[in-house]
Amino acid sequence: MWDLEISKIIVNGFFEKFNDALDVDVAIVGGGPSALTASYFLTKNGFKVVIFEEKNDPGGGTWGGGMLFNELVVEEELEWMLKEFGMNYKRLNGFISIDSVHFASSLLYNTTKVGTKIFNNVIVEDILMEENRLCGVVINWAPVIKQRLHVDPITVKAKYVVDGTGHPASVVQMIIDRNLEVELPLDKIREFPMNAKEGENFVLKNTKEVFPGLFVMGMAAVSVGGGPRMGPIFGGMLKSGEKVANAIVEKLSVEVSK
Ligand code: 48H
Repeated sequence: MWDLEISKIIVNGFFEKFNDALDVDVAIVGGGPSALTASYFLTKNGFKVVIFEEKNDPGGGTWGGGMLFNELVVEEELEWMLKEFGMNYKRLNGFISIDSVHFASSLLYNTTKVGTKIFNNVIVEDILMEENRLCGVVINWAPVIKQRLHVDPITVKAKYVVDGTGHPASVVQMIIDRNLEVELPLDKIREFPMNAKEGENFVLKNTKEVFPGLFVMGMAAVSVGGGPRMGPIFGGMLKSGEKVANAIVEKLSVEVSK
């Protein structure tokens, strides 16, 4: 019977993936552009990476371009990365213009093609800790949280966790809520008014490990560092993802060779 076969294929396929994702090198929270870039470079380097995205459709703030005009901007110096992703684009006065749907789907295609596992509709609701270091995340189905169902979560072990949750910097916020010491230059997580050039520099500079085992990247790095937002220019997100990937590759490679 076809119907039974289809159900078995889905259930078995899902649990095979999910079982393999319970113990990973890197768990990324949020599936925005910085996450898709970081995961691509990490997975390509041979590390096991999982992304948890609370929404049905990963891609974060990329799909709608600027004000729903579905076109976005990247700095010209990032042409090499767009080529690596096989994207179509136009060069215009030092900038690059890309169709935002093409941009989002190319990032998603490339990272899943190299082997990153993305679990959509899964929310990271808490952090897993051991000896004052983050060692994983606590996950649940997003609809469970949204419908306020009283259902306990499960855990995923990771050598490194990356906060790619965008503006709210949700993972760093969890650390603050638990009264743990985190490197926070301001009194609380907040970002400043728009300035594209400054924001783009700020995001890269503030992409770093802010708590043992936890890196912050993308818009979350701006909120945690207290810097200006940059609007619909996405080069900083790509660079931030690449920076996190390089930093974690270096750390994990040292650990492997010990
Ligand atoms: C699971 C979660 C959780 C959670 C949130 O905002 P994003 O697109 O992330 P970035 O930082 O890669 O890109 C930012 C960019 O899109 C942007 O907003 C820019 C450039 N803004 C400039 C400006 O001036 O406004 O994606 C974050 C993703 C989202 O898809 C969330 O649903 C998801 O993270 N998420 N997923 N568990 N606890 N919290």
